[in-house]
Amino acid sequence: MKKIVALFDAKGTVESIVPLGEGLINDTFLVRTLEPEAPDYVLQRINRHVFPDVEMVMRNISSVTAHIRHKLELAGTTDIDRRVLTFVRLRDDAQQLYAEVEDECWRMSRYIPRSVTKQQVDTQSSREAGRAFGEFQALLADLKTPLGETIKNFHNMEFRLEQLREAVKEDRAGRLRERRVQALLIKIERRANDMCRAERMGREGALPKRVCHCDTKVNNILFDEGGDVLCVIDLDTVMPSFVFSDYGDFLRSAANTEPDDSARLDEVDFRMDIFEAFTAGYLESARCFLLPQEVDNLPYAAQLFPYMQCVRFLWDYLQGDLYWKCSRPDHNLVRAENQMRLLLSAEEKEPEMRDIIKRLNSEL
Ligand code: GN1
Ligand code: MG
Repeated sequence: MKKIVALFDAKGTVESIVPLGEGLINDTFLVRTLEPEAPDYVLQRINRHVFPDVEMVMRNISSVTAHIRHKLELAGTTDIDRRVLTFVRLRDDAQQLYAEVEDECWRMSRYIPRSVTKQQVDTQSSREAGRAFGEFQALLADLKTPLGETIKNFHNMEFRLEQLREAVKEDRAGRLRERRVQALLIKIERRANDMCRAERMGREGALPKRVCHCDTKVNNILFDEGGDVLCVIDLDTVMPSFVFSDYGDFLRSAANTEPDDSARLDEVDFRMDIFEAFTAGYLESARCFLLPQEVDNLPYAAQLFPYMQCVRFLWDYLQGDLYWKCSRPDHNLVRAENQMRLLLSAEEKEPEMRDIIKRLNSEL
């Protein structure tokens, strides 16, 4: 791995290289340097099965980080190197941000010193997260360079439903006739038309695609030791999408009282304290660019993502567990049932969501 590090135009002498974090998609390492004045680095092997077009991923990341850096400079922000990621170029090709070695792609960024990640949310960190992801979208709202779709149709509900229906037709794993599968399919199809509202609005020109993060989990934010947000990380899925992606997907994981693969379905509930905190933070930083129809549809977004994830998990169950790692035969089915429960709970709470958004808007 030292040989790989040597391909990058980094400072200092490598002291150690150790695994970092708990990401499931890319492999990540911390590269420590000997000299106190040289930064430490984060080295990552990019998963080419999930991200086939590494060139596009790195081009997107380069545009996004350059744009954010420029905005922070204009705003006179101090400590910019801790507020946005810096990727290291190759030693013998200053245009290149990744190295290809034996069919594997590697990239390296500066390690942000004195930063911490959180795996769990509370209302305080949800509010911070809302503000951070809203600000991320706000900073990128005027990005002129068009970004590529690093995972095609990633959050396209119509596409995800087509995928599921294809898997139903093929029934490759012979699981279609199971009673639990049938029960979910009925609930899914009953909501299918309504849940494709975003794509319809998009076609009618009533909903713009914006630069979104598309993986808005709390562990994709770096905090400083005092709990303030430093910067948003894990930029592989940054791509054009409806704002619902960042808003809805955060709530999908954070507002669930249970983990998304918990089989304790009766314990699954959509937490309104997390909803309120995250929404307050998000509106604070995103209202400067959000259109009324985007705000109106935030309760829809809070339902769309449990629904979409239910569809995706059931699709994988029907095709025989090819996408998500499973540790028991019905793992994906349990996940799909869990997400359906979360959706039912979110549906019940829609009137309350509307009241909260109205109140937050009038307070801003
Ligand atoms: C995948 O691996 P992880 O947990 O970061 C998936 C997300 C899903 C999530 C569901 C590239 O993310 O879209 O919401 O699983 N990422 C990709 O657990 O498919
Ligand atoms: Mg991550």
